[in-house]
Amino acid sequence: MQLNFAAREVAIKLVYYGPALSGKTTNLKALHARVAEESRGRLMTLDTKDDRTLFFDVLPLVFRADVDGATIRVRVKVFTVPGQVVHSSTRRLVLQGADGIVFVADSQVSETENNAASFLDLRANFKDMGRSLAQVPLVIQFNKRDLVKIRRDAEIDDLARRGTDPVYKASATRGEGVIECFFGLLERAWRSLDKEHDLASTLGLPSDLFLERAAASLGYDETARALSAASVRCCGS
Ligand SMILES: Nc1nc2c(ncn2[C@@H]2O[C@H](COP(=O)(O)OP(=O)(O)OP(=O)(O)O)[C@@H](O)[C@H]2O)c(=O)[nH]1
Ligand SMILES: [Mg+2]
Repeated sequence: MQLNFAAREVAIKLVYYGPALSGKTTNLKALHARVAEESRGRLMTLDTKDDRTLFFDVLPLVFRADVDGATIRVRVKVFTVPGQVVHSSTRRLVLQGADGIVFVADSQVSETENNAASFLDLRANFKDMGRSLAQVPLVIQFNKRDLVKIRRDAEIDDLARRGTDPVYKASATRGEGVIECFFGLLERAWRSLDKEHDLASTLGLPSDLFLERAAASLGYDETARALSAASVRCCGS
């Protein structure tokens, strides 16, 4: 996170991590398509011709809130890592300074091992950087729920109940669950940074106000509270 008191600006970095082809780039495209125009910058993707991310993708977003006649800006840079095993050093580079992670798992039964390997890789990368994954805001997405040979709902609900991190079901190609998952991470990351840096007083931006503004900019029809409650665990399934 970077704080600029004079400009009343804060910049945060969120990263989509996960195995090759789980749908990280597709999440970013769906997010870009939904966010209000005045809140989004240009989506930069770096693909080879067969759609595999070679370096990384990045989508710059900005959320604004007016407090006491001054505009406070929250800049959020959303990155994806390249999932293919060979791009290990790029993944480590992208993870530097991350304020939060969405782990995008592929729901297909055939991908279960690849998901697990990628999660271990994530944890090892943080350890190498001297950080513990347990201390980083994290949400988990099970993507590709529209396919047939996927892990059952009950299995994912059970994983969600047993774990401590929020779990989301999504179909990024259909744009389903993408906003909910992103907002889930944004909220976790913000609350964690607020706790550490007391942003409500240092920046003058109360969490609830920021989250309300962000929800509105994400093109979501309901309130921030409804968005917050959209994970598997919170739905009580
Ligand atoms: N059916 C289905 N296909 C999806 C979904 N999300 C992504 N895909 C497809 O999966 C393939 C890989 O998607 P990407 O978003 O490029 O995957 P990635 O995680 O960025 O892959 P790497 O960059 O190699 O790590 C593409 O053909 C997508 O169209 C989904 O929800 N459902
Ligand atoms: Mg990609």
